[in-house]
Amino acid sequence: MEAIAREEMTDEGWGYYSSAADDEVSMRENRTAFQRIFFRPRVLRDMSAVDTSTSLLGSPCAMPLYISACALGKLAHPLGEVGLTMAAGRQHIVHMLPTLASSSLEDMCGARALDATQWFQLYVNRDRAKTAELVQKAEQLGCKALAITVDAPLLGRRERDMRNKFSSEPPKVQKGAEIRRDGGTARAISAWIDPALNWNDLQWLASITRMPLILKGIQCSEDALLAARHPNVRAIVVSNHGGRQLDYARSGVEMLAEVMAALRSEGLQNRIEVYMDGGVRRGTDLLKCLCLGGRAVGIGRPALWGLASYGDAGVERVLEILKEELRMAMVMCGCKSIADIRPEMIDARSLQAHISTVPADRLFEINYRPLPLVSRL
Ligand code: LAC
Repeated sequence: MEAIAREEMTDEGWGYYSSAADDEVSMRENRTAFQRIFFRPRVLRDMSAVDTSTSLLGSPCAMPLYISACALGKLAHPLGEVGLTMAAGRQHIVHMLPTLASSSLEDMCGARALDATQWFQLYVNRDRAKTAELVQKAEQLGCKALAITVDAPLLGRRERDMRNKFSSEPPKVQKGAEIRRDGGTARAISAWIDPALNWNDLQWLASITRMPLILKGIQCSEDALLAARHPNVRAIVVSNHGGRQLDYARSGVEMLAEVMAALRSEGLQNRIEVYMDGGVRRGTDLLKCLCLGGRAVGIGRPALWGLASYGDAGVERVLEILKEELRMAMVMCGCKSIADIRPEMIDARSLQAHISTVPADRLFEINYRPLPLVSRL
């Protein structure tokens, strides 16, 4: 899907979605970290029926995977976020709607299937009244949780995006006052985000909505423990934001291992649900995260590649493939249900070793194209 998306998309759209911070080390590390985890499967367990279903914050879903918030869905396809929501609904998984959507909140929520679950991702505005209005609108329109992005006081430096001018429509859901178009898409859409956001704001955010709060972008055990002890937080997403914020931030899966160990040692592992995102491209990646104690994983770019390639049908195909791969991995590990997935089913001893002697990442090699260097006259 990524290869097809690349052919279908504009340079501007491709540059924005595919890029990450600085040298893109953290983006690649999200993939390579999975290659340092191996399975310890169980056998002879009657695998004639396998069930991948679970629930997230009380909402049932067909598998422990959700589509994460991604800005400007119409850079992929005219359907934009509506196409993502249609596919998520048909596959019975959660869709986290973005603040920086190219579709309106009404259109995204209007496209929700009857029994489907949507969450709303929030970037907090310097003008708190605008944020309160937006959050309340999302709740009225039926969103079931509020995922506050906590790893983005500013958007990271993504050089491949910065080389492009932003020529598209700005986000529909929350318009910025000023739009600078000469420094790439990320700069153009984010000027109004409040860099002063801090732990003390969570109580206020909890006071303006009944939606449970999710903190998206936790990156170490210290902050995970603060979140787990916070009276208003119900879930966290352990994530380096697709490698798009701080280069050399550790991978989502490595941080998940650290966070779960810390929560368990304090007896807090059941206080909050723990999700992760970053680099999930295979069902085995998903299973590894569940073995580590994660409750679900988010995908971003894979859904966008499906959308850019074939609209909502492409997104649905991505979800089908991941579900089939997860089912297969569960069969091979001896897990009939999500509840059977255990920490001892993986060997993650090398996870913290940041070494480069890992198998080559074929997906990356196929799709990466270096900056064409213009020779000096
Ligand atoms: C990004 C923001 C918008 O990563 O989430 O571009």
